[in-house]
Amino acid sequence: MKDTILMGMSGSGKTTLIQALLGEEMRYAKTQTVERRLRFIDTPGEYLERRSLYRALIVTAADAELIGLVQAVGSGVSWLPPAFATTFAKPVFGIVSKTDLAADPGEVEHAREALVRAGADPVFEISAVSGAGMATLGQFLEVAS
Ligand SMILES: Nc1nc2c(ncn2[C@@H]2O[C@H](COP(=O)(O)OP(=O)(O)OP(=O)(O)O)[C@@H](O)[C@H]2O)c(=O)[nH]1
Ligand SMILES: [Mg+2]
Repeated sequence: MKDTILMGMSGSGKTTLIQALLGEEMRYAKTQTVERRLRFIDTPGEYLERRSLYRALIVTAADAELIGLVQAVGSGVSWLPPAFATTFAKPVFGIVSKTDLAADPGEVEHAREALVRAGADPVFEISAVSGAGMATLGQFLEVAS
């Protein structure tokens, strides 16, 4: 697999998703700083949310070959400006996370549309809890399991 950085708001499910893809026990631990786990670069949501850390996030993305934007269903999409993907001169894909929490398909669609507008392609829909979509994402990333 390629070196892959995940970005998204705090609580969007980045760390849980990495644990699930790597076949680790899913254990909640808030990400405090940029953490490398094998080929994954896990980032704290605060890096997006705080102006002073935003630049560090963009710089960290230079270490990755592939960028994943993570958007949970039912939460705000304002961190995903249109064409955000053009900030990075590398492939950007999207993940709609926590699809098990969607009250209706419209919530998944809303998250997907924000990712598409941000320039993410392709966009996956997953739930680390139910396992839905995880095999497809794992194949795309070529995660050894
Ligand atoms: N229902 C549901 N909950 C999930 C899913 N994935 C993660 N969660 C829960 O969401 C919470 C936050 O998950 P994390 O993986 O820590 O989120 P994060 O994006 O790494 O957050 P930061 O480290 O703060 O940036 C945890 O309580 C997880 O158990 C999912 O697919 N479905
Ligand atoms: Mg985390």
